Amino acid sequence: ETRTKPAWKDGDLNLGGLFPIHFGVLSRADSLTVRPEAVECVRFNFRGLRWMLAMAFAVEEINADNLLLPGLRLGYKMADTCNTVSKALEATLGFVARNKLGALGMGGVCNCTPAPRANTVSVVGATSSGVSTAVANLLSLFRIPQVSYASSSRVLSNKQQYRSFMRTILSDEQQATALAELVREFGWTWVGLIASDDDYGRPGIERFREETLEDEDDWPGRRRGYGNDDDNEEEVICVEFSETVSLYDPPERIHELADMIANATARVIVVFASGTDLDPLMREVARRNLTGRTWIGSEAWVSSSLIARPEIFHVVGSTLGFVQRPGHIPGFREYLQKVHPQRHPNNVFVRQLWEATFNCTLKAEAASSDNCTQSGNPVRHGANEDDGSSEKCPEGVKGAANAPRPFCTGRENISAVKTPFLDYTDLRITYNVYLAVYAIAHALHDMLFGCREGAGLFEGGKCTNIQQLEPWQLLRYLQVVRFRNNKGEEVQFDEKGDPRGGYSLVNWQQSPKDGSVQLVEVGSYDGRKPSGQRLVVDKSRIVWHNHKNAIPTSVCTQPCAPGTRKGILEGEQVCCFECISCAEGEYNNESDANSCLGCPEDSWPSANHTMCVPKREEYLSWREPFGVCLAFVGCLGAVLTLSVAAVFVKHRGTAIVKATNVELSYLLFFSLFCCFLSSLFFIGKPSTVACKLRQPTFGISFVLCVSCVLVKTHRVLQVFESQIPGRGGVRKLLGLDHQLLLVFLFTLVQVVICAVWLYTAPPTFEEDDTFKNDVIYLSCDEGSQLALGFVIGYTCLLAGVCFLFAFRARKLPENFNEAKFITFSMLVFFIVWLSFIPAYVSSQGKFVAAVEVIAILVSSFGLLSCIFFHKCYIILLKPERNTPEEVRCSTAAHSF
Ligand code: TCR
Repeated sequence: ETRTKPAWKDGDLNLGGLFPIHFGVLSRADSLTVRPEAVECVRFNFRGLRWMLAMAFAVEEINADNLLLPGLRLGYKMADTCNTVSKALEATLGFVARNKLGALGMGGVCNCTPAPRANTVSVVGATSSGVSTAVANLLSLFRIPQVSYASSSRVLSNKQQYRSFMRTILSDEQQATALAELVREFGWTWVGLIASDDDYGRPGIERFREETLEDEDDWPGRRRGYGNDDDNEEEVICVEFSETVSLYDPPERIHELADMIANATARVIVVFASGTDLDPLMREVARRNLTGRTWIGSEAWVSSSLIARPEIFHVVGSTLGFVQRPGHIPGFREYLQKVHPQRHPNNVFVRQLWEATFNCTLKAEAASSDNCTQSGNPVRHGANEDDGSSEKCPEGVKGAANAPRPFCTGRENISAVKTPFLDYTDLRITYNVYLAVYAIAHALHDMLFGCREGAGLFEGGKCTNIQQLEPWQLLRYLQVVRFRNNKGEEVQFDEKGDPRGGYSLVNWQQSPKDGSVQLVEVGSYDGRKPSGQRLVVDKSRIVWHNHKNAIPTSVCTQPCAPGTRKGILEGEQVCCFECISCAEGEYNNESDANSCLGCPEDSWPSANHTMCVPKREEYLSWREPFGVCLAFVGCLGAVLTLSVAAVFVKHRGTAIVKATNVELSYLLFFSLFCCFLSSLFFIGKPSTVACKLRQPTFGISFVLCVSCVLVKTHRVLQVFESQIPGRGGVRKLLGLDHQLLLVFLFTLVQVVICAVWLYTAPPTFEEDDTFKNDVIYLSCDEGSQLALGFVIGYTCLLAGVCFLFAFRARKLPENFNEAKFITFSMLVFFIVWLSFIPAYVSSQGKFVAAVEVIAILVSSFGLLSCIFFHKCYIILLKPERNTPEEVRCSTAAHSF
């Protein structure tokens, strides 16, 4: 009897219950030489028993409530699934077998006549999805409603296949989305995935991957966008590895997985698995001390005390995960505290609890009531005493090798020991069990007590009664049941048989008091809210298990620094990229950018490409040494000219000065002064005015200068030729007025050229940034190169004529010969301006102006020094030669 009904209570209507009272079965190969024995369950699951007792508690509570099901006693039959399909099916067959099979046209299965009343109207369970799917396949054949409290796989939402399946736990669909959102929230783009190899882990992790893949498709689009558009888009998550684990994995596989975790660069590992499946791997991870990983978990293991153990907190500390919202069952803790084998004679598992907790053997028991086997050398996987589980068989029963356990006294105190049975802070799955029972009770109530004939749910508005009750009728009522739970929330199932609700986000923290691992609520997730508001995380409450309590990072490549952008690496995932410095002319000021931006006009990126700086303006500036030098030399020339002029004025009475044409000399001084000063127009930031002025001033000053010299030379030549016997004396020498007139005429030509130039193609101010990227050259566009050619050409022409005259006069037999110097100065002039042409053409930017300034200065100095320095020398240092006698000859020649 206890074999099929290990925990039962008789009632008018019975519920079935499936609970994992053990974590697994021994895997042992049958030899098949003798009759195989039933498989043995191992590792007592204290929490599973708590769930089972929650069902018993709920049923008792409902029976005591004379409003809900008045006059009706609920009973139950609860069995241990040992977390396996076969055990669960075995129990389920027990639930099904006594039902009225004929009612569904399955008389062939059982010719039970007369058809008995439905024995099990509904089943609560099972825990793992894998078990539930199997059970559901069987139960839906008979349309026996099944309400699971923990099977969350989305597979079970398929109502084609699992017609009579419902649940009080949220479907994992939402959880996978929530996990992906959580991972994004913290900017983890590089994760590892581990799933349990069953109907829970595989669909869960698959859904998580879909979440990440969706965004990968967006990626090409993202790259096109610039700037802010990117902010709204979701981060990409890349998966470094994706593996499965199972409770039944051989040790080699566990080692392989641990190796992979150790070698992986992902620092965040998302695990969709149940605690039992993850346990062996976690033990290995803890053994190898693989710290520094952040584990993100799904409900099943995050809420499980199998992994949340203080001993391995150094590797799993700060785990984050979503769990069912907790609920409160008044009086349940007291109920559990009062649990005693004697109070539950019909529940074999309470006896097992006793034995497992106190490590003793209950007297009344001997080895009869359970299916403990005494043979074989079982291979166990990960079974260990310290994980809140324990061997099913008391040592005393098990074998002679171990010392027999002492007998239990029956006076042990269950509340004094710490096991997951009583040591809980929140009820989550337990509360789901409680809710499941209540949902069934409410459906029964609606069907049996709340139904008015004509308004019933069955054909023709019919109702049913307890005598005719069939499980499919209950299923119909369960689908539409609506009631308030003790939290005051409305409970109902959607068309897939799933409840509504949200998760709480919990963080594993070590309690300072006793070092135990506590689930601290740090946020929530509600899939019914609009996207963006679903996930709420209170980051300040999270304790990160690392030295600085800093949010861990997990990226394939560190984010690109400002000034660089992401570049795709061939054959790598999008999260693994290289950082490429922005191209010329582009910048970006944010890190982790996909693209660089172009700088606005007039600016250029700084050296590290993080910002745009105004382009450097370049011109021959007053501020730079080169410009200052040129300006200085120009001023020096002007000052020198003035000094020489001053010397001449001071010594105007002396022979030499008298010998020269004073007016012409003064004009020459003036023009030279202008020449020197005109060079200053070329220095400094160009402007339209300066550009227009500089070439004409220079051109006119020079022509004035050269024409003075020309007239002077011509005069010398005339005098010279007039003195050559046979030639001269006849021609009349040009008078002073004529000389000045000539100078004026020559200059006028230049003035006209300049006027035409300024009128037709005036020089303009020009900004040029084509030559160098980060520099704007400020210069003058001469308007017409031809005009400039004319100006200079005309000057040179005059200079050429002057040179010819001077050359012919160079032999003048005087000790004071001006012509020689003039010849020389004109040579200098030519050389300077000839070399100016190639230099001018080939120079760029500010050097164009500099070349011209140098040419102006050199030629002006040439003129100044050649014509006047020698005279100054005599005036100032050799006054004895500055006598009319000394100058006689020349006076004769130069009787200006
Ligand atoms: N769904 C899991 C089993 C499971 C579980 C739990 C087991 C869930 N939550 C808590 C033990 C404790 C969520 C499944 O297989 O569907």
